[in-house]
Amino acid sequence: MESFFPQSPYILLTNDDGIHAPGLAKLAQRLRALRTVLVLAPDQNWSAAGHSKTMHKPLRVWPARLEDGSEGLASNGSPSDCVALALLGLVQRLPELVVSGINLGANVGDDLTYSGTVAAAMEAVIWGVSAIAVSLDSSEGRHPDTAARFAAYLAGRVLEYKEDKPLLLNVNVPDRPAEEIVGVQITKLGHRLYRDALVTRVDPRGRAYYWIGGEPPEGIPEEGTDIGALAQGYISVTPILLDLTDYGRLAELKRWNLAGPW
Ligand SMILES: [Mn+2]
Repeated sequence: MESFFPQSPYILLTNDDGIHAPGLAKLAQRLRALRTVLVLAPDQNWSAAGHSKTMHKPLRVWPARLEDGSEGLASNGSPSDCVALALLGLVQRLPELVVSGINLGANVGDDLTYSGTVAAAMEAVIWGVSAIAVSLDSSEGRHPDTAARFAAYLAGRVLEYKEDKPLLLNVNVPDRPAEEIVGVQITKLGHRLYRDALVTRVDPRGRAYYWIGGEPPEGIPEEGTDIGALAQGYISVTPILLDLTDYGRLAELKRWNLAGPW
């Protein structure tokens, strides 16, 4: 696959559930009402792969079909690799916007450090392009079109919003018909309560192996947070920064006087 040059402004769409995920096709359908949509998505499921960069094997890109038969590109790279590939020159023109999703399962609170969906959006912001990560608060995906509709509406609003500093919005949508959505809340990240458990078994050759299992995570449904919004039936929109600095502890750490002698 050589590089190519889209003739018109476009939206780059990716996900972490893989190119065959139904949510990807649904979102592509809705986004096409706004712009040309270029889909470049992983060929397999990268859920919980975080912000990864493939450095020790070649990346490949090939034409592939989405779940609805529409055309896209698949890659053996991670979600963030897909965005990097497009933005670093596979496509000879920057997208106006990067959209990642629709992920099957909420990405809220502490999930953002695991999420391949959000990592793809973070990669876009690193290269100066605004991005939206979209997740459905469900493992079943009964109403992906609710999330697709809202995401396309929000994408239109972001396209109108002209500012030099790129914007990253993390969106979570209840899995229910659009008429049953209570509203839209602008939120901060909440806190997850993970219920992971290590499962230890023995393979046929007598060696131990491990699996991170357990129950799905819960969350603290605090008012004003993404988890709180979903718990009340609202769509949650959280503006995200990549700056992980603990500003509250800067002054304290300076008082530790680490200059030594050490
Ligand atoms: Mn996923």
